[in-house]
Amino acid sequence: MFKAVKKDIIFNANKSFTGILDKDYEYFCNRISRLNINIESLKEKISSFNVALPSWGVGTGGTRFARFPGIGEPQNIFEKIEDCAVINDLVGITSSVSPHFPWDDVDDYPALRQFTESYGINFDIVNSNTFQDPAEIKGSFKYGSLTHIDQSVREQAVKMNIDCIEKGKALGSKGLTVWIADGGNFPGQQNFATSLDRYLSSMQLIYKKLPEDWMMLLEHKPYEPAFYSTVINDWGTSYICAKELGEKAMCLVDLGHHLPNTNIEMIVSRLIGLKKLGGFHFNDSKFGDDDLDSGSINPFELFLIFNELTNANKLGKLKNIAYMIDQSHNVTDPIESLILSSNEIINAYAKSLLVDYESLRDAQNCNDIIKSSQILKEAYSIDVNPLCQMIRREKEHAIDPINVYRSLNYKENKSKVRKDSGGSSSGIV
Ligand code: LRH
Ligand code: MN
Repeated sequence: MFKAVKKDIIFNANKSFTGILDKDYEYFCNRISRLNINIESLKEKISSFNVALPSWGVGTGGTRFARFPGIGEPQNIFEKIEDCAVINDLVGITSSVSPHFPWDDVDDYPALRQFTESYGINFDIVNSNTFQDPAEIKGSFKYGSLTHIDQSVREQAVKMNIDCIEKGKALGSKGLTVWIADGGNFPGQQNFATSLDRYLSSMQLIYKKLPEDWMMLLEHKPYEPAFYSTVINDWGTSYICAKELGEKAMCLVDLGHHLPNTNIEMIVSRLIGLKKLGGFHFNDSKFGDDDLDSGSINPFELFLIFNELTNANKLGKLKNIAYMIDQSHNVTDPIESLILSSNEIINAYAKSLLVDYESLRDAQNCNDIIKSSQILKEAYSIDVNPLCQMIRREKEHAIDPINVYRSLNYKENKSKVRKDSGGSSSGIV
């Protein structure tokens, strides 16, 4: 760690914030002393939290209309890891990266692993991609991949997922996320039943190749790129399939993969109760799968999701959850967006640790609706920034990561050594 951003740069930058932080932190400690919360155990929980960065999220994202790459864009997985290391050296809670294949394909995976670990970063859950045609495909994924009517196309999609597992094993990963775009744009285009059967038989072939200690994450999404029907469209379908496949199959909740006004925190509670919650793709959205910065539109919802997680954790109902970010940064420097997003996520978690769950349960058990709402809002209203900043300082990370990042002129410097990615194009990456 601190290979991408030197410790002394951070230490010197922190000096100018120390006085302010000490005051803010003292006020914070006084504020929560009334909630009989042990500050050391609070800091311990927050210090052990980690959220993985998406390798595809450090490059500028785009839409079907356009993509406006910035200067010093990372052009390959090695440069993407460098950028992820900058973020982790500054914030300290993003020490893992979730890769995407074939976007991050290399010739030498052990070398990539070594390079990555030299930055104090490790590889998290790997993602397969059968929503684009790889160069060597016979046929096409145009009409589907794991659910395609043509067995040879399904077999190629199954093989690509099994190859992902092999690449992940070489990188030290412990899981595979499978999101497929399979679906239809017209009524009558697909047979809903047979396409789901084909999905399950294809996934069973992939499931068989999972190492003992791996998990397989099923990612549901209601629409896009298919705009009439999507095979794995909602949490219920994902749950049924995960149950059908076996105990290593779990459900991944991408916050953007829900129709407007869906109560996502209740879906999280359901999947926890059903022992099938495996992970998250954090982001935020106003309309569709906008992949906006976490906590940028609806931070209260992010808090309510962590409220379900922390409550379940206190009841011993939560098993190892893969926390990951999945965002597309179309108009900001991806590094700055990921710094702020990781901050929003750790803040939401920290606020959930301030909820008085005993009193909440008592209020719920006597229908004291105002009291239960107040208990949540009280925790949500507490400014936890001083706590998270103090933890960063104590772990030698940046009190104000954006400020330090901007002092580095990082992208300007990288634009001198990285190949220019050329003008605007279109597409998500
Ligand atoms: C699909 C999705 C999926 C990734 C892709 C980049 O919308 O959320 O998780 O594979 O984005
Ligand atoms: Mn996703």
